[in-house]
Amino acid sequence: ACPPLRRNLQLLAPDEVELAKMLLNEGQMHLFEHWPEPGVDDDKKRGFFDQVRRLNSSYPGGLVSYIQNAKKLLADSKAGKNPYDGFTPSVPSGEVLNFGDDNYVSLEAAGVKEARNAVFVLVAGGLGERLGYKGIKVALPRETTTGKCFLQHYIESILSLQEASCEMVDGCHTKIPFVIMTSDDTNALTIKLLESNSYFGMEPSQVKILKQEKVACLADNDARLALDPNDKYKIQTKPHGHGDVHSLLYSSGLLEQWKSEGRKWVLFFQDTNGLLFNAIPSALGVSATKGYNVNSLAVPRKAKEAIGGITKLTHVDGRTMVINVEYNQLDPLLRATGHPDGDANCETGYSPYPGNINQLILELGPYIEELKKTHGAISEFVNPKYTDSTKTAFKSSTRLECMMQDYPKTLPPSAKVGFTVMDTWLAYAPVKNNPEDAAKVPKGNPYHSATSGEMAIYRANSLILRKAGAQIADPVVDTFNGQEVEVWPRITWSPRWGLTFKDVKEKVRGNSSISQRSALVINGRNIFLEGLSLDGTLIVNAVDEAEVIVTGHVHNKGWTIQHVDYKDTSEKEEIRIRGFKFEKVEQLEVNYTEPGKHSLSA
Ligand code: UGB
Repeated sequence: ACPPLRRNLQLLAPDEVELAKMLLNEGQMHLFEHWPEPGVDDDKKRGFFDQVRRLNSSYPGGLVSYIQNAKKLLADSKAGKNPYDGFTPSVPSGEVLNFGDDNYVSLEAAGVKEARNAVFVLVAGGLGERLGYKGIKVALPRETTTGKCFLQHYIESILSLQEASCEMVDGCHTKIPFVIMTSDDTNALTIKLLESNSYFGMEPSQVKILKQEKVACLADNDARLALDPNDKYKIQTKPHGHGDVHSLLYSSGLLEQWKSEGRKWVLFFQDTNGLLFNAIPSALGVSATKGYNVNSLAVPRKAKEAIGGITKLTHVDGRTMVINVEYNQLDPLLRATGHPDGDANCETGYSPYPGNINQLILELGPYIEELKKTHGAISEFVNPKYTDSTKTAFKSSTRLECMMQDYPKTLPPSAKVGFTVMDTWLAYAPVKNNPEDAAKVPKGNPYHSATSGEMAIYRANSLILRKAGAQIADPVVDTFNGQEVEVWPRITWSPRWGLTFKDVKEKVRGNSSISQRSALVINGRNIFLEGLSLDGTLIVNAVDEAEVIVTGHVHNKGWTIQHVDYKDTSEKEEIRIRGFKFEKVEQLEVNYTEPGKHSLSA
């Protein structure tokens, strides 16, 4: 059927001949039409099939399924078919937690106990195009007072959970597995970051890296695969989205291994939310006490905010599901179903649909059963940009995409799908937008920038300490990179100091106070604030076996905040994108390296 290919058949291994037949059957003859006689570019022709083999094996059902799914989705898109046809949205009900109340504290305790049966999965294959940072996002500092990067914070948080959980159960020595999904864009830098920092204290065998492959680009409505404009022996590829995590976990064999080890929960999370681990213990507590097969974490959502809305969808045939409706689809769905204002705030000042922060807790047993059926394939979508309203040609090639939060779409109605709403200040502060775009965010909506992400850490820690009884000064308002933010005292602590609210409360005793211009770094497990009055910068480091009482008045010139313009290339990119840096004028730093009781009485 394809003479140029037939003439080259002798170059191909038997499995490659099968792949070639499959491509021809699926209407992909154009991939070979330019192939010259054998003897010319033979290595490149073999390389082409290496790529086809990879694309075929990394997609559930292989390239045949990919092309057939693409044809169907492209036809639906051309016909203007609404993926939510027949569904009516309504506001779902879920668990709403109030930070610090009795219910919250007992859920945290339940969650910490359960953590020994958990595994964590970080999806970190995204390039972060909206942020425009040239490195990998997990290497960015979560905050610049300590300079610890997101990945270090995540690992230290998991290790603290592991330790605290095992302390609650006799004879527990578990090591909580940690999976990182990378892509070709992030894989090498992620491994380098881990290796050059001794895995931030985690045992290397606890960490598993799963690399997602890109998927083939589609050139037209017939799902003809696009050739790379720079190399006609290569199929052009683009990322498939975070939904790949399910098929990768399925094919890795890890799920069965975890099951045999008695593990129960798989927690998925995204690359740059520095507050996330504040929410993990209580959310896991909700999953465990409610018996949720699926639990999505959510926060109150401002209308039009670029986070999906958790929505109850009821079909005309009676089916219902509670699912994330992505931010670009919620508004048209609401308008099409009798809500002329679309995605709008209600009287609370927020959208009635809770915002999905893409932190999912899945119960392992039912998850495995579901994946046995689907092999991890997730409902996909396509988003072609057409040249005109006839929708016959694309401006540039497109591809199928999928999202990890669409996992519940294939679940039977009997599945227990719930969600847990927490305060935004406590649980959600991602770093996604570059300074210019962040400055354009409508007033009152969150910036989701490096500036707001760091300031949110200080705000959360200040509010937690306040709730624990300390007097924390009010913030001042300042503007960095065109974004107006609250600047609270720069308070940070290592996860092992304040894993849960109960931990923090036990360590804040007496009447402690911290002024607005202060910075406080608590680095150690048994450090107690007992009548501390801080006006300046204090850094306390202590080994585990040391018990340190911090008391008295600490006053020094401290660290001042300097404005930095994001265009100022004399500053490092990590600093420029947040719009400020600290000038470390004066500080008190104390290190306790010996076991026993100590007192820092300033
Ligand atoms: N990611 C991958 O690992 N692989 C990929 O191919 C793509 C991404 P974005 P997005 O919580 O704020 C999501 O780009 O997709 C990783 C939810 O869909 O930051 O626009 C990537 O590394 C949305 O409902 O976000 O929006 C990152 O860790 C809402 O919840 C993660 O996937 C929103 O996040 C997310 O990628 C949010």
